[in-house]
Order: sequence, then structure tokens, then C-alpha cells
Amino acid sequence: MKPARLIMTLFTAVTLSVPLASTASAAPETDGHHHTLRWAAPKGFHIGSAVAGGGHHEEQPYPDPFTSDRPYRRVLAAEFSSVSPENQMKWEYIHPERNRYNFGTADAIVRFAKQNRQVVRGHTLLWHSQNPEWLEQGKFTADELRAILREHIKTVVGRYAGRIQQWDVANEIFTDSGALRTTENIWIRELGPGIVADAFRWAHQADPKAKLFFNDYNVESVNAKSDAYYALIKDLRAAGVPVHGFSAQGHLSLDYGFPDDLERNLKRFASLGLETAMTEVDVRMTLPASGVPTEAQLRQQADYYQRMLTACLNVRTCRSFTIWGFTDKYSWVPVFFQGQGAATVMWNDYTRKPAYHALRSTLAGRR
Ligand code: 9MR
Repeated sequence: MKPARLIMTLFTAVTLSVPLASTASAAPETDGHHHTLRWAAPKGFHIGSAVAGGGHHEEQPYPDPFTSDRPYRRVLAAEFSSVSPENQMKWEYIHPERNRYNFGTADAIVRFAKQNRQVVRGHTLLWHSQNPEWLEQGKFTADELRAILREHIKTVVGRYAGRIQQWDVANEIFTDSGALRTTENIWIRELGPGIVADAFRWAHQADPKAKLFFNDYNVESVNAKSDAYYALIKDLRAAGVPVHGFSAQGHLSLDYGFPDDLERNLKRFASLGLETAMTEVDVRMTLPASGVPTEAQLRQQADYYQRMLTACLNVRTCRSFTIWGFTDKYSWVPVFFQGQGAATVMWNDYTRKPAYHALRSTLAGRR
């Protein structure tokens, strides 16, 4: 360590040991660890965020957030105890050519997490979307495809073995009506549904410590889709397949009612012996013509966030709650839903919305 850096470190250590009570109220919003979500969280409960980069960000008029935006990185480090690569571990990024992997940004995220004492949720290994062209358009035999998936899982999961807390092994494999995506999902289409069990087995071999999840949206409630997961996971576990978790993404909208049975739904998965998690929480809304949410919308949004968190906190096996980005500046929502937005807990300048405060006080109430 350079001398100047050492002096800074000592200085920081000394200043941090001084009681902060008298100056706390004057601190800027992102200063002081005792003002943050991760500080407020009960022991062993992980509060996470997606790490912005790749995907829709590449079409936007700003540089890659994770690698370029320093204030963004500061908030990410200060507020969260878990991080999920938003796109950077998806096939099209991490495996852009058949015989080439690109681990650069994924490695950087895992390193960042370690430096900031954060766990990582890996996302994702078997999905119908964001696959590279060489894979989707390739003319592979079934045996070749199987070998490709196996090699990918062994390589990616193996590389981060011991450093990923939870892997979304299979993502969004059912439609809303509870049917397997047999046409869209290349793996299921070409190899049959049994490939899903194999993916879990291979991931488990590559990292026996990682908790292996099914992850999906519109499974907050008890409905056809979550029923399909319930039945599938029950069968897989009976057959000894290493499935450890079920997660609901939690992409909600104020245009729809709150899924009141979220807690009950998570509990039924918990009683299968599974870990549960909320993995991609955000609450979008149709914006007024001004583009600025009304006070009433912000209150209702805070209420939705708070109720999702409370449902998770009330389930013994739900120890991980991740929001899909923490600032509107980088949210996927306005890009995908015209006229909607303001879905995250912070404004573009990282100041905090009522939803942020609702999360923090709910966490603090459970310490
Ligand atoms: O937030 C991601 C965005 O940057 C990508 O463009 C998009 C492409 O599908 O994927 C978004 O993340 C999705 C996640 O991987 C799976 N669940 C739904 C998320 C929002 O679309």
C-alpha cells in the first residue's frame, strides 16, 4: 500500500470510531453506514440490487453504469449486501462465441462484491432470452447442444465456485398459463424437459455450496404459473435433483392490485424445504403528463415495496430481497413500457423516495 493511502486508511479508521450521533442528521444521504439499507437489515438477511450494465443500457446515451459511474458504485457498495449482475452473466455477454468466454465484467462484479462484503446472486444459466446468435441460429445436434450447455454451466459456475450465494439456474421456463416454454426455450425445445434437471445437477457439481434456484415473474401469487413450479419442484426434489430455492422476481405495477397472497405462496414453497427469495423487485407506474409521479403514487409505491419486503421477512426461508436497480436513472422500465417509469427507490440523482424509507424502516423494525 502506498504511504498516502495508508495515512488515509488510518485517518478513516480514526474518524469512524468517533461517535457520529451529533453530526448524523447533517450527513448527506449516502454518507454514514448507519443510514443505509444494509445496516438496517436484520442479521443474515441480504438486501440486494441488480448491477446496471449490458442489456438495455447499451442503447442509452450514457456509458456503462457499473464500470463508469462512481457515485453509482458508491451507493451500490454502501446500501446493499447482495448484488446481481443485471445482464453481465447472461449467455450473450459471458459466452459471445462458441469457443470464447468474456468474463471481464462478471469478474469485476464478483471482485467488487468481495471488496464490499457482499454476496452475489448469479443470473442466469438456462433461459429463452439473451442467448447469443451462434447458439440460437447454430445447427447443432441434440448431443452437441447438451454438451454445449454442460460445458457452459461447468465453466461459468465453476469459475465463481464459492463466491455465488444463489444461482438462478433456470429462468422463466413456464408461460403465465403454466405451460413449459417448449418453443421459445431452445434447451427444452431441442432436448426435452429433462434438461432442466440436468442443468441443476451440473451446477451442483460445479459449485456444491451455491443454492440453486428457479426464478420467474408473475409467480408472486398462487396461480397457474406458480402451481406449475410447485408441482415441478416437488417432483424434482423427490427424484433427488439438487433444487434449493424458488424465487419470485417481484416486477409489480401500480396499475394492478397487490398480490395479497405473496406470503402464503412463498410459504408453500418453504414447506417443500426450499429457500425462497425476492430477486428483481421494482414497482412501475403510469406517469402523469408531467412525467413526475404524484404524491399519492409515491405513497402507493412505497406501500407495495414495503408489503413485498414484509411478506419475505415473514417467511422463515426468505433471507434475500433484491431490487432490480436502485435508481430511475438506469431502470429498464421506461425502455420497455411506454409512458411508465419511476419504478425504483431513488431518483436519478440518488436522492431517496418514500419507497426507500419504507424499505429501510421495515428492515430496521426487524433487527
Ligand atoms: O434489466 C434487464 C435489461 O437490461 C435487459 O435489456 C432485459 C432483456 O431481456 O433483461 C432485463 O432483465 C430481466 C431479467 O434478466 C429477467 N427478468 C426480467 C428482467 C426485466 O426484463
